[in-house]
Amino acid sequence: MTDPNQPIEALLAEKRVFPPSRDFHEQAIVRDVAIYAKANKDPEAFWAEAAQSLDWFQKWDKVLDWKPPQARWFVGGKINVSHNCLDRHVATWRRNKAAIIWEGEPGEERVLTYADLYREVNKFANVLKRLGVKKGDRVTIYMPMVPELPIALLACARIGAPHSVVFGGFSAESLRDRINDAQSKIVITADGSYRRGQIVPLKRNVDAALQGCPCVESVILLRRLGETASIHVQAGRDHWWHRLMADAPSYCQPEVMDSEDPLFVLYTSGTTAKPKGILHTTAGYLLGASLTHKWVFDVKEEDVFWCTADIGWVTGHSYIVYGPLANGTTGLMYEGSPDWPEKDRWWALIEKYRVNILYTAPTAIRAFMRWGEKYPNSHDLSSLRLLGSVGEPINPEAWMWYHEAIGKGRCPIVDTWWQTETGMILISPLPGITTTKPGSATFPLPGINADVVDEAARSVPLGGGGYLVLKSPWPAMARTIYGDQDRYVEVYWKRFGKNVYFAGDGCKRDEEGYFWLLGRVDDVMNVAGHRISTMEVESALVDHPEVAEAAVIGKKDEIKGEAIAAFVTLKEGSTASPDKMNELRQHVVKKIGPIARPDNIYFAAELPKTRSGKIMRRLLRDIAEGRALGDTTTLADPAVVAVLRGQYEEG
Ligand code: 7RM
Repeated sequence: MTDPNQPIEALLAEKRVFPPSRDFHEQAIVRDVAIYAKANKDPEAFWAEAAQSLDWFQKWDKVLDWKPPQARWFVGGKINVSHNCLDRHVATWRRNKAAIIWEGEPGEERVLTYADLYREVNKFANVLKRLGVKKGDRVTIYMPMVPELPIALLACARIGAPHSVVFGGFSAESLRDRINDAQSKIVITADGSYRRGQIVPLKRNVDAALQGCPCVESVILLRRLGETASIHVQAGRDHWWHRLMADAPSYCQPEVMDSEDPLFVLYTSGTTAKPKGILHTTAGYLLGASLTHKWVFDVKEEDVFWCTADIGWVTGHSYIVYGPLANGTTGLMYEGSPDWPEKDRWWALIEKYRVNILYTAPTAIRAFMRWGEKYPNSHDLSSLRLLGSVGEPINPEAWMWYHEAIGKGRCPIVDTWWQTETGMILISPLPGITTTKPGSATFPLPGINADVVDEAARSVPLGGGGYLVLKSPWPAMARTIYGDQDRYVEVYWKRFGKNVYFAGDGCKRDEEGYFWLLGRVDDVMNVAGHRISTMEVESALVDHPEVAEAAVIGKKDEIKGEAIAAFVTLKEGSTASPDKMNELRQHVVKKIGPIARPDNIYFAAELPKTRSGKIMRRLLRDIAEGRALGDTTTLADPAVVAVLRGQYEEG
């Protein structure tokens, strides 16, 4: 969480500029700056023209139906996402082009051509149908990063069953809540997966989750680990993927979907303890993902594109699966971790597969930076021609390191701002025309109407900071929170009016109009690019029988951006100890998952509160980050802070 009014003169003083090279400009897909003016002049005509790139069963009657805050795009259009990602490619020479190049953490290699992917998706779509999945039914997917994961997504899209992917780093309990919220009848999982040489017990988590999911009828179980995995298979409920596929028919007619039919739900953290099921629909989402993939990454027919995200996050949905496959791109997919077996794994992969475009997160870049240049320098990275960043603000030092150590000064960097809710990149350079500045996501893309406003919703002049908002709809925008339209309106479309989307991020613009994202202005932390709500972690902590009260903050961290720090008061009769601390951390892992494990837990006799009883997180942050304390005049009992601080410095 960042105060949008904090001084960021240091950032805005960034004087280094990187115009596109002549060579890059001349070969770029988008070369003409007039595209911004054209999109501004008539956004609907702009999006309608762009939508010609998709293959429609039936064209739309109306480009946009905008009844704030509800948008419907390409009204009356009929389309299928899986048809667009597969059928139209297999009908051309791309049939035998690599769609997915996959490498497992232990080193296995697989290449799936578009024809291979088409065959597997058709068969798996038939498998789903045979298990009773119908158009509109939700399917929860909890899988490792293996080709069967995109196959499962595309099969769902083919039959019109919205998928809900749950990241493998979430616990059984988190999985259970998401299954129940979506009311899925089917869960797709694997016997396990690999992470840093360790086994991730996906099936065991599913079994635990399903103790509390009466809606689930069947589980499809992929064999990833094989003999080594000791798993339980429940007769009647659990079905092996390979058995079901063995006799599945090889063609499944794609369902004719309405533009506005749901494509998927993806849960993301908000300011309360309950995650929000962000709902995306069909045509607008596919257009947004595919168009931005092509323009922002300047992807050409012969490129190998590598997005290092997990498909459990929106970045993987839009830029591993839907965008690249709609564009007929060859994508690299890697199952494991960057430092396994050695810290050069990514650079080895880039060399081996001649990756041209790399899209990753600042937290990874900062980790590589710390490990040193010897790892990238031991590989041939000359295939790279463009680098992307996403997930959190990229600090100028990391940007410069990425540019020099990885891009060897030759590759433009696209720092792309967007969210689960936006579905597609909204603020980013266009690498053939935008002059970049290290640390700035530069400008809203053509057709995107972003602004920076103050508390009163007034646009802040250039040079000033405030809240990032979007003042016009865009095709890939979320349509609702699954099952909770009121919350959708409340969270995104109230604060600055029902015409204005509130992103939850602070932002400044410099005198030249460059956007500098400052991080969240709400109680959402960004830990290594993962969105985690402070409330979620707090409620996991107070769920422990010995915890009376908990306050959680994101504390600045050199690698992860933010690290989770928790201040906890224990109930009478319980005593603080290092063991207790580990027990509480483990409790959070059990409740939410390893990604939410607090880095630090501080036991306190009391938490600092205002006279009205609000926990003063700002003070806790000051304490955790070792800063001089800010204003404490509203504090009910200043002694509390002194005591806390004393303890903190000791511990
Ligand atoms: C794509 C994704 C969204 C939040 C968002 C921001 C932060 C993402 C950038 C960024 C600065 C960026 N979806 N964020 N990209 N901040 N510069 N280029 O990350 O839903 O998981 O997170 O991430 O705070 O609101 S997300």
